[in-house]
Amino acid sequence: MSHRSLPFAVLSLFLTLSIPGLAYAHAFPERSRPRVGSTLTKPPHLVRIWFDAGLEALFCSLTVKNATGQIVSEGRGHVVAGTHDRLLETQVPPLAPGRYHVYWSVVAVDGHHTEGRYMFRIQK
Ligand SMILES: [Cu+2]
Repeated sequence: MSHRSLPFAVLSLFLTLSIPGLAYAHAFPERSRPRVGSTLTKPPHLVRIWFDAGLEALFCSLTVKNATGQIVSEGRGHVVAGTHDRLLETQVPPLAPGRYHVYWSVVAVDGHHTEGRYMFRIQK
């Protein structure tokens, strides 16, 4: 780092620390369909998760597994255009009654990685 760029580095560090929205912009789910822990009476066509920050589409995935750990979603999901890159969705074929786990892994526009999973159930 040159001496000339040092003040900018100090300034940008200060801004980052003083603006929580910038410092902590990792993406976390705001809501999802199906909802976390929900029991559905009919199978969904899509599994969707809305995040609280923009996502880097290339580094995001959303998969659904059945009770035996098999992937049942079609592909690894995609970030939906026109949503400020906040909606991640994946298509699912008609699912049989049972328990399913949704696995998500994303990189936010700030470069930070978050991941998680949740369960939903389809009633007989
Ligand atoms: Cu972050």
